[in-house]
Formats: sequence, C-alpha cells, structure tokens
Amino acid sequence: MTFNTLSVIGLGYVGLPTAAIFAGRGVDVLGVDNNASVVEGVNRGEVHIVEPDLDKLVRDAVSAGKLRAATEPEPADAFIIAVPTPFTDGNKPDLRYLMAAAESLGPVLKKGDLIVVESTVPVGATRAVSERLASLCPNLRFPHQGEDASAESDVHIAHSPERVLPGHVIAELTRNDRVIGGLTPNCGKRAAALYDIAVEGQCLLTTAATAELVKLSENAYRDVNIAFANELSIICERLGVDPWEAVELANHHPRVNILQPGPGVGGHCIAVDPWFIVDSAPNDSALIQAARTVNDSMPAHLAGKILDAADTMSAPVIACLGLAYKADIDDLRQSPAVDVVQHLAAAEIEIILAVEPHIETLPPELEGVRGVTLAELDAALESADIVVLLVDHSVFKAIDRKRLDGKQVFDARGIWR
Ligand code: SAJ
Repeated sequence: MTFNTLSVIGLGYVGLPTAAIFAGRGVDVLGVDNNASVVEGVNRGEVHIVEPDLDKLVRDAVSAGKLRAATEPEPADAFIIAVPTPFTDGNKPDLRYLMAAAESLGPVLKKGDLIVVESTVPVGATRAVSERLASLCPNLRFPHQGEDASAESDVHIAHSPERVLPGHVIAELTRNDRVIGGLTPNCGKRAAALYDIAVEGQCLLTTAATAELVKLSENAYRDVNIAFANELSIICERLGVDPWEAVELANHHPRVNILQPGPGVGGHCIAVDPWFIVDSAPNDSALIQAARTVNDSMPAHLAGKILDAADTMSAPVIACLGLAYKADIDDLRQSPAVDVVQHLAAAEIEIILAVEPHIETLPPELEGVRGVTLAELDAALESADIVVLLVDHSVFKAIDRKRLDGKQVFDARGIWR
C-alpha cells in the first residue's frame, strides 16, 4: 500500500497545510485549486492564509520539489478532497464544490486509487461522491457497488473529517486522532495507511456514515455548549450577575465545564455544521436548532444594548474592536462581530470605527456601508464615546484600562473585568 503521489483538491485552511505536511514526509504532492492566484502563489512557495508555521512548511516543501500546485487534477495514487461545504440561505448543505471536485477526478482516476473526503459533509455525501464517479467512470468498480473478498472495488473511497482548530492547524493535523470511515472496510484500511504517513494520532476506523455524523456531532456539541453559556449570560444580565464570574465559579465544580459567553458563534464550521444534522433529521433535532437560534440571536441582542446607550448621547462615536470570528486570526467568515457592526450601521449610527489589526480592507458586508470605517486602534480609542470589545485579540487584552475611563464600555468577551 504505498502512496508515492497525492493530490489535494482545495488549497484552503485545511487543504494547503495537509498538502504541505504530506510533502514534508516525502510524498510527491500536487495541490489543486481553481483559484489561479492561489496556485501561482503556492508555486512560488507563498501562502495566502494566516496560520502559524504554515509559511515555512510550504516554502520548504516547494523548494524541495515535493509540493507544486495546478488548477486541474493529474493522476495520483491518492486524492484528498478539502473543499468548502457551505450552507444555502435556507440552511441546507451546499455540496456544489464537493461534487465539482469529485467530477474533476473522473478523467484521471485509475484502478487502485484512493479518494478521501475531508470536507465536512452531511451523512450520505461520501456515498453520493462514489455514485457520481461511478456514473462518470463506467469501467471502474466503485465501493458503493458492493465489495466482498472476491470483488474488491477498483477505487477506494473514505471520509476522514478534518478536526483542526484554526490557529493550531499544523500541530492538530499531525497530533489529533483521525476518524476514518470507509465506504467498505477495505476503503477504511487504505485511507488509514495514507494517514499513517503523516499522522501521529490514532486512526479510528468506522463506516463512512458514522464518520460523517461524528464530525457534525463534535461541532453541534460545541455549539450547544456555547449556546448554554450565551443563554446564561442573558439570564445573568437580567439578574444583575456578572456572567463570567458565574461561569468561572461554576467551573470549580469537578463535573461542570461551562464555555465562555460571547457576541455569538462564527466561523465556517460551528455556525454551519449543526444545520447539516438538522437538515437530515428536522423533527428530531430540537435542542440543536434551539442552540443555533440562541447563538444567532446574540449579535442583535448586543447591538440592542449598545443602541440603548447610544440613544442617550448626541452623535456618539462607536469604536468596535475586532471583526474576526475569534481571537488572533484573520478569518471573518460568519463573524458575529461583523454582524454587530451591521446592526449598528443599520440603526444609522453616524461614526462606527471598526478596528481589526489582521485585515487591510473592510469585508464585503461592510464595504461602502454608511458610517463604517476601518480605523487604527489608537485613533479609535481616542475619539470613541462607546467602546465595544467584540474579539479577544491579544492586542486588545493589552490595552491600558485607563484609556477606557469616561467611555461607555461593552466588553462582549469578558476580558476587561
Ligand atoms: N466561542 C465562544 N465561546 C467559547 C468558545 C468559542 O463564544 O467558549 C465562539 C468563538 O468565538 C467562535 C466560535 O465560537 O466565534 C467557534 O470557535 P471555536 O474555537 O469553538 O471553533 P472553530 O470554529 O474555530 O473550530 C471548530 C473546532 N471544533 C471543535 O472544537 C468541536 C475544530 O476542532 C474543527 O476542526 C473546526 O471547527 C472545523 O473545521 O470543523
């Protein structure tokens, strides 16, 4: 079971680090992305995402001749699909990128190849990939078509969800245990042999459907737990109790571990994946749906409190510190902080100074929005009447509290208590 060549489809937050790590272990890796500027950048040894240690890993792999990139797949022993699986406006899984990636492999697939879907997908999607490819490659036998000892499939397909935490991707890619769900047991074994090259954690074998649900459950579990913390913070507010102190004290109990309340849940995973479960089981997922509603309601709740304060001032200047979806990263996807700023702008606040040290231009949602400008931290603190802390970036934790004197402060992350 040797893998001399690997192709990683999708060079984003997961695909690019994965490609670089396998290349670092001596595999000849081709990264495939339909964005030509990403491909050109990787071929120059450059990265387009902020992730600690990734730049050196990619630079070294490219200069060693082990990693290159292209816009179209080429034949390889194994393929890892790591493309986005967003949701539609109606909270339904959008599998267009996944299916397009699968279809792009049709022309290069051959007997003996392995395909691993790493993208987070609803239950049944890995099988759907197999079915789609079978219709494109009638001369090859695919795993959903049945496999026994005498008729092993020509192509092996498995799901092995990525579980890495942005900001810690390189360490987590190698150290985390991997759940590997083969469409057949043989598919699982082959995928485990691939990950053995790069992963120090355990490879835990199961079915594709179980692996799909496990990944969704992990993120839904976190979403539900954050929703508990957020709901508790609203209860605390009503009762005049400091929510962060209450959480900290409750967590001294040996079997209690409440997460941190905040302005809502963002990112491309936890705010999305629970919907994939809801879509598959709408009548059996009341708790998961309620958690989504609680977390999604947090930005409007916070904005309401800020606007109440703004109503007592004439022409207030509001500084919003942080636009990223969480601390010390540049990722603004589904960010509750952006949502809060949108609410303030919609209420016609004249001057909203958005401070986000990790970006150079406002995101599309705020670009050209009346009243909103991207500002430097010092200038924003200087002129603000209201300071809203939205993201617990290290640089904001270091702010001298005296600079907040005389200002109305909304600390949505509890860092200035
Ligand atoms: N958040 C809180 N309070 C908390 C923890 C998080 O409000 O106590 C908020 C964050 O500010 C952020 C959101 O939740 O807006 C999500 O952040 P996160 O750090 O919990 O998770 P992600 O989205 O960066 O990464 C998650 C991880 N999943 C789990 O921890 C179960 C990661 O391991 C997954 O690989 C990743 O989703 C993914 O790609 O699915």
